[in-house]
Amino acid sequence: MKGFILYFIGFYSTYASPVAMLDDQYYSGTILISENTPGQYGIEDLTREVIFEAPQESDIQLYFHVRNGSADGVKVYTNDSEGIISAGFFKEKHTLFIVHGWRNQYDSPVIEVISKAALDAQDINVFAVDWSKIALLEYQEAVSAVPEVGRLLGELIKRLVANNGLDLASTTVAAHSLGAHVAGIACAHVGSECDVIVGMDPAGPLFSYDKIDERLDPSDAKFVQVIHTSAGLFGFLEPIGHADYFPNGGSDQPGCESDSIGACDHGRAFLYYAESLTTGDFTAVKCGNYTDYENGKCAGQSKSFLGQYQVDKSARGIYFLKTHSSAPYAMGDNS
Ligand SMILES: *[C@@H]1O[C@H](CO)[C@@H](O)[C@H](O)[C@H]1NC(C)=O
Ligand SMILES: *[C@@H]1O[C@H](CO)[C@@H](O)[C@H](O)[C@H]1NC(C)=O
Ligand SMILES: CC(=O)N[C@H]1CO[C@H](CO)[C@@H](O)[C@@H]1O
Repeated sequence: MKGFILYFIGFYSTYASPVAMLDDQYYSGTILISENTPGQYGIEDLTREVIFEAPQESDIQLYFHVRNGSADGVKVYTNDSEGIISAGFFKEKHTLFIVHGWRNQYDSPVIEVISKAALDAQDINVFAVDWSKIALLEYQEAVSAVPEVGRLLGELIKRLVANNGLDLASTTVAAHSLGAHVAGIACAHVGSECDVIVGMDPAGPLFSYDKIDERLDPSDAKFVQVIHTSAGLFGFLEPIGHADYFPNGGSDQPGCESDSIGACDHGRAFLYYAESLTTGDFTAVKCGNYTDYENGKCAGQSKSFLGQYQVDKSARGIYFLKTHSSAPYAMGDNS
């Protein structure tokens, strides 16, 4: 399995940091610390001028995945509908798009883990969306390109609808980190006709709660589920879906204690989602806040389930649950 082991390492700002982090010196200003290779840290100043070339359609590649196929799928082109059919696409089946996040690509763990889990459990079409040409840029450039990447992905999806009969009413888009905002914009571009978007720890840094056209929001699809695992650090702090799930409170995940700066927490979102597609029963309880949840004040409130291929579309609002510190993560209904 190739790909970057760590994507985000840290985002430090003078506000919005719920967890104690490194030295205070990193709080002065808005910088982002990342690790490209283990032990090699880079610091990015998020206030500098952004320079990037406008993304092109060719910067976005689709890889089609089938059961028992290669872990990385087969590259397909939306101008070649026959090729898509020979790769195994059936318009009668449900379709899952998987969109990776910053510094990831077609063979990153988020793609391989979710495609395998989804195809183990469901007889569906799976398209992995590789936008690494942009996602491998510096964070600030990648964020600036997100609206255009989303629009271009929307164009590719429109072509799949026109040429291959893709049915948006039976289409789910599962997207991690920065990819969650790409997914929101892509589905908005196709008339918000996607059935479901699952935002797995949508990226927080440089995104504004108020600018819904530039981020994932409930108007992007028929139903938007959001899983928060590093809320306030790499992940978006506020609820931004129809239903928002905050495992273990949403910021610090058990088993990630030795990772003081957050990449582990951020990655848990897709591991929980993948597990929920197969065996994982992540029963959650509706509650106003995590303190109340932990104190048992929400026992008896309505229950829902994080993830699952058929997401719980009846859910609305904020849900809490606990998980184990290592796989299998799900605790079932322990409320
Ligand atoms: C489809 O587009 C690709 C580039 O994106 C090009 O190389 C290929 O020739 C095109 N195929 C057809 C059938 O037009
Ligand atoms: C949680 O919600 C309760 C109301 O149900 C409120 O009294 C309490 O202050 C809240 N706690 C936090 C930490 O926000
Ligand atoms: C031959 C083979 O590997 N078959 C597997 C194909 O995938 C399904 C679902 O993941 C498995 O149940 C089969 O064993």
